[in-house]
Amino acid sequence: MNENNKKSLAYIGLGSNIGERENYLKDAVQQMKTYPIEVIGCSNIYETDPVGYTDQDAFLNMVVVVATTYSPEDLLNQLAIIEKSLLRQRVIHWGPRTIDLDVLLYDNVQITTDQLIVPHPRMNERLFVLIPLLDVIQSEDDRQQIQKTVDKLMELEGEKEGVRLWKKTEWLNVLELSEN
Ligand code: PH2
Ligand code: MG
Ligand code: MG
Repeated sequence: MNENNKKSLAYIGLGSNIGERENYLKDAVQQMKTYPIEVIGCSNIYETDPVGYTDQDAFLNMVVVVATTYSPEDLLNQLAIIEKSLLRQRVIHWGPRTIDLDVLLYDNVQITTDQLIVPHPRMNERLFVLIPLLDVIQSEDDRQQIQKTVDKLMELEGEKEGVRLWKKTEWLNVLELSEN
């Protein structure tokens, strides 16, 4: 828990490029809800070309915004437990994975520990993070800032290369309905 049991706003990046990719995303979001993690919003799903280690299949990426009483460290630990339950294996650095869950932003805090750096140190270079983030960002100031970075990256890369809208996420609502 963080001090005073206060709820914080955090953004989590999800990625999958093995097997039933959409199901891994769904299962991860569903599992988050069983912890003190309230899922407030869910971006669309994008299919994205692999970045970094390119000899692997295309990813599905999305971003969710959550309210939570977890501290950033507790949140990270809980996400690691969800990754494990979804058979995440760490074989190749930046290599194929059933599910990757990254803490992108946590309120306006900056954190650097051995385990965790927030804001995520590479998010501003990655259209596969920033484009879904734009779908769910809550603060207008942040939205403008992120849009600027996206515009700059797209100028550099010539186009919105490698990030394609894959599916609108109606399933978040379906998950909510099926809980009642
Ligand atoms: N994750 C990485 C490395 N490369 N490329 C795409 N398109 N999507 C990802 O989620 C991704 C990646 C390391 O976490
Ligand atoms: Mg990652
Ligand atoms: Mg990760």
